[in-house]
Amino acid sequence: MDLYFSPLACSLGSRIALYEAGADARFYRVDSRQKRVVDDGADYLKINPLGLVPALRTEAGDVLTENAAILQFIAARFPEAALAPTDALGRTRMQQWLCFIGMELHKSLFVPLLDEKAPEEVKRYALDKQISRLDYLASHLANREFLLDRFSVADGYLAAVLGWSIATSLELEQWPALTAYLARLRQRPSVAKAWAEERALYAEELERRAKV
Ligand SMILES: N[C@@H](CCC(=O)N[C@@H](CS)C(=O)NCC(=O)O)C(=O)O
Repeated sequence: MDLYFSPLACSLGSRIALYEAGADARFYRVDSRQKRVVDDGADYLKINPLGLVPALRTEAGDVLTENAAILQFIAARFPEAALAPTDALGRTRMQQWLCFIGMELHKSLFVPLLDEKAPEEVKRYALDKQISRLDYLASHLANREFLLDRFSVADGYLAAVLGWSIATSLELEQWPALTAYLARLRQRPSVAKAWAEERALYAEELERRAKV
């Protein structure tokens, strides 16, 4: 299985899921500005025409895109890892959280906050509009270890997304339940490993960009 990723992007969630599953996976770094696979210079747009990470090539050679779909595929492909509920309600609850993370946090909140080109008013608008989502999430996580009753692929995605707050004006400390949740998840071996590896790659990338 091949995962196409960029350091500390949302693809970190897919890496965490692959580590949780103990999957035999290869990881290909994508230069998200040049839309090239770093190792061999291949045109990434031929793999995912949208140019977005993650993309996952399955053992059968199919290419999957969209983090939420990839995460559910990994959970289904490695059932022994128990990365998703198997009953209809539990599965739907997990999809509910994957949609929430993808739409309400990733795209509506963090994309504008992280965009160097977004005007300050746009960032402020996004923060004002989406702040209630963080309140909602914090109240859900106040007395729980994970989004669901046990760890699921949605937690890996959420760990990746909440981790971006450090690069934004968002002070996650306003929600102690969220900082505690993130700190707990980062103790988890799969998350700790993925986070440390990608942080190192990200630092390398920043150094390289600074030289250009
Ligand atoms: N809907 C996609 C969005 C993926 C996405 O936004 N990926 C970002 C990194 S977190 C990306 O590749 N950005 C590069 C770009 O926008 O050109 C998914 O959920 O997988």
